[in-house]
Amino acid sequence: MMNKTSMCPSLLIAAISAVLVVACFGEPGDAEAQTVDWKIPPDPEIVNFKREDAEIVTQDLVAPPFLPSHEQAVSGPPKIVRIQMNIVEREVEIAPGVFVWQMAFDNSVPGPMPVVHQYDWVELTLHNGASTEAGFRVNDGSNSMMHNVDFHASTGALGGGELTQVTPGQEVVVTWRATKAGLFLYHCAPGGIMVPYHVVTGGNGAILVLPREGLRDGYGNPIRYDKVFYFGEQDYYVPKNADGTWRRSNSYVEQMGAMLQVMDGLVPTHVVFNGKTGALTQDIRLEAAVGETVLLLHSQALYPSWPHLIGGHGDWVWPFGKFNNLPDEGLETWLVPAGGTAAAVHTFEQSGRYVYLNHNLIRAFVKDAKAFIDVTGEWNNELMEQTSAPRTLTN
Ligand SMILES: [Cu+2]
Repeated sequence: MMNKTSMCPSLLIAAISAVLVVACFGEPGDAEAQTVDWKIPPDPEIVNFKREDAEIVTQDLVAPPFLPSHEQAVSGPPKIVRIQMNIVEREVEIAPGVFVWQMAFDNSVPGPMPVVHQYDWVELTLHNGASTEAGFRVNDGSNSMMHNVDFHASTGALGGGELTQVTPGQEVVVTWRATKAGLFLYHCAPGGIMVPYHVVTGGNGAILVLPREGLRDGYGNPIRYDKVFYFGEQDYYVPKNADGTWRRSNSYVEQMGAMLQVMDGLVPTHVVFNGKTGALTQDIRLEAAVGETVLLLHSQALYPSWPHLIGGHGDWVWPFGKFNNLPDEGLETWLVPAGGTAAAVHTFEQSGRYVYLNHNLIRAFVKDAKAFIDVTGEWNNELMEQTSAPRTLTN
């Protein structure tokens, strides 16, 4: 970025921009002036582009922690991004001997993460069906309850919740415009007590709405990531039998009464990343290399979380996961609000195992809100070195 002070005389003589002139009179480091300078005004041609003129593209969703292949920045007009999600009621062993009937968007907890760009439209077909994949217990191949989806990224009709209600065996299509950039939660919201029940049983995920120009750091420079991982943090409230063993139910409906009683105490029995204990420490091995920049995305539908990367940092962290706000630099721990998200990037500089976790360490280690990231490459002694090995005390 150019130095504002040196720009001032020429800008004033040319009388280019009232905004920049105001910025010139700010003190060096003036936060307001920086913010004004950092923001990119929306392009009216993009904002006013009509849906009827937009090209339709189909996006195949994938299970977290991974994302569909996507462009990080786009230059053309907004598109209609066509996606489909099938809701499945299924029973999963979330920890050894602990079984939960989940409602899973697209057979996944958290649900898959669509990726669009700001001002695109999302055309979602929501299917209230059944699992077609082996490995889960389902109710004779059919769901039992009405489901829907509330996209926090959308505008109106309860985030689409009013327009997406589908009973078992139905499907519905809703099209909405992604007018805000950022990572946004979505979740099932069928009304009343069903809202928390469906969310605590896994009915949530997030959608990534990238700025059309892509991500930018605090200086306004483009950030391009080599990899992106999505951590969906999930609280469970599993009931117990009278003898202290974990209670197992025969269906999504049957499970509800006892689970609501545990929920009433507000203390989760299990906290995990990506659906089950060990999902990102045992089942899936996340890898990166020294020099790679990784985008770390995190959602929590029910409770705040405080992400921390052991051995690294949030080089740039976007407040509440919203990319049109000036990112914070060099954070140790940041915030996911309940019902929200966080987004951070880190460029790995050392090899070894990193742990990305909720720095409520009880939730991370007594429960299981954590993931490992194994990083290959060179070790830089300038950054850290054991300059004296452990030795026996002599006095
Ligand atoms: Cu639901």
